[in-house]
Amino acid sequence: MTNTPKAEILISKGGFWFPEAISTQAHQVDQIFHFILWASIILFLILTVVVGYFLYKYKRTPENTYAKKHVTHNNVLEITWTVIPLVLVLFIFYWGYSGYLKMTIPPANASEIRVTGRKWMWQFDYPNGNKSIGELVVPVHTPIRLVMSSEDVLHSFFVPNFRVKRDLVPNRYTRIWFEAKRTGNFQIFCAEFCGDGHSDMMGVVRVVTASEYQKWLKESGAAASEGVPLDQLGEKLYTSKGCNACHSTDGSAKVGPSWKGIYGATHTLASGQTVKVDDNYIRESMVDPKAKVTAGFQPVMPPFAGLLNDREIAGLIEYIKKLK
Ligand code: HEC
Ligand SMILES: [Cu+2]
Repeated sequence: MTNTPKAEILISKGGFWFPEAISTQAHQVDQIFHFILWASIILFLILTVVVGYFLYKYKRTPENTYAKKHVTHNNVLEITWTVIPLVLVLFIFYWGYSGYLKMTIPPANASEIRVTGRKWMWQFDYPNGNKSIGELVVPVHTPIRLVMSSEDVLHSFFVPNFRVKRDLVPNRYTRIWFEAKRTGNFQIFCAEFCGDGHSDMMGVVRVVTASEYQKWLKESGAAASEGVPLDQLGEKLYTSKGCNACHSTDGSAKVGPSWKGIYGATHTLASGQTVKVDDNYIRESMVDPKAKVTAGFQPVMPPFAGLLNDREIAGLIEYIKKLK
């Protein structure tokens, strides 16, 4: 449960068109992109030269007779300019489609991680029961299959370094897979506009060695919070559970109210009632945020019931208490 690491800057490595290719399939995407790009550039140049040349050659002058000639068709020319592009397009289709199949069908030995998109966070569920928010931890040189779904609106899971992107659809599972070629921290974006917090809906794929991965699975499980003082546990959860996307601790309002100095204060709710911010109110705000909505804010906080155990909830309460 470390703080979410920063991702590598996308433009710091890689080529002019793409950030560094980290997944095993990324080079296929880049190759076909470059092929189409250069085919288009070359065809464009040839056509421009030919058009220019014809403009000059066949320009109307008192001497030339072309303008008076009635040309209807030319079989050889027509067949040529139909067959060449057709072959080119079929070739690109074959290349693209076989690449698409490779990218969509995960190898049978891939390990599965579940991804849940929610306004506005990414949640990852690992085979051993671990959960992480905002940070996907995976072993290097291992095929990983993601089974993804959304709890609210459409989101889209996009990792530019891996060249993988797929929508998350409510009530349906979509899949994607990748295999990372080196360790590092890579940016996850939401690539489908999903409301106010869309541009903050970011995450990091942390690619680690196989032994670090096993260690992480052990250390970040429920047992790991054992022995950590409650307020320190709460401080860690503030970032690791993604509360920091919407709540500040310095008094500035974000999507949600700041936590600074709220403990013991009296808050006005959207319903006009007032409520004292105590342990019970804070607990309810996490587990069932829509029960009491703070005035001046939208009811957009996702419920954390099932995502926080009792000790974690207590930790967050203790942490909020300390923010005077
Ligand atoms: C997507 C944004 C978002 C995230 C993520 C989020 N919250 Fe909230 N939270 C809100 C908003 C908006 C409100 C105010 C409306 C309401 O009361 O539901 C709120 C209200 C609260 C309140 C009541 C505050 C008050 O001043 O009345 C508490 C406590 C709280 N959140 C705790 C948490 C904790 C703990 C987490 C992380 C585990 C978290 N929130 C994550 C958006 C968020
Ligand atoms: Cu989104």
